Amino acid sequence: MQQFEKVLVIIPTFNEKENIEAICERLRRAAPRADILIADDNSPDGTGRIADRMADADPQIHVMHRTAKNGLGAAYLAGFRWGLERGYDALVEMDADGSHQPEQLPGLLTALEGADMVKGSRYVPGGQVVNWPKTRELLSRGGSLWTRLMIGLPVADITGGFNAFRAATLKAIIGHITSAGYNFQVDLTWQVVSRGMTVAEVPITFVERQLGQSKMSGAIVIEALLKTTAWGLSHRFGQLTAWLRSLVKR
Ligand SMILES: Nc1nc2c(ncn2[C@@H]2O[C@H](COP(=O)(O)OP(=O)(O)O)[C@@H](O)[C@H]2O)c(=O)[nH]1
Ligand SMILES: [Mg+2]
Repeated sequence: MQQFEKVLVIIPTFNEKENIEAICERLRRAAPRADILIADDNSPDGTGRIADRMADADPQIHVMHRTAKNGLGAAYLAGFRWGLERGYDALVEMDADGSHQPEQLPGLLTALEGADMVKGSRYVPGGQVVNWPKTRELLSRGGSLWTRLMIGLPVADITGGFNAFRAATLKAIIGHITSAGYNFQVDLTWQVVSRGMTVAEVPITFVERQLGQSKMSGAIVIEALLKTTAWGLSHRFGQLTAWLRSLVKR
């Protein structure tokens, strides 16, 4: 964390009362200089109140109370804007449920010294997934493969959500993100790559949550499938017309 003076880790929450305290404690230990912003969508289970208590006790923990469950992407966008307004120079996405290991954050930040965006990656050598049902891993790997085929992104773990950005990277892309669900992660990566900025992948160990429930849903998968397919078709069509033009010019 040498280069980045001000680091903000954004944790979106919806019904994470069993997880939020433990993850913040681990994070404060693993990266003591990083600030935390919990972006809570008015969780009915009282996660927001627990977050407030933690924020009262620790000036490096902040809470953003949102009115309703509006999706992971919307919560992150609001969190990014909050951090950019306050001059953070590195901003990080991390789940509340213990799937992302706070102890691996310093490695992500070191890699960010040489890249515009860093993705914590399950699917590069050294990366792994622990305790995921086979169907869920298949969906994730299939999603990454499909997205690679459609838009040709040079990234192994496209849907991964443990990501670090330089402030300048987010400033360049934040007005162009249109996904609300988990496709948000693909959207961010796609926007970064298509602007010629660099993405580094760092191996991580992803551990399926032990407490609370996943918010993954069919609607989220459909949004991702429709969007990546539409982007892919327009991307491939662009490549095809550029190729045809080059033939005509010859
Ligand atoms: N604020 C907010 N957080 C969300 C929403 N959906 C999911 N999350 C959070 O995003 C993170 C990842 O969600 P999770 O349910 O674990 O998804 P999974 O790991 O793909 O099964 C967790 O911290 C969730 O609490 C949402 O609509 N709003
Ligand atoms: Mg999870």
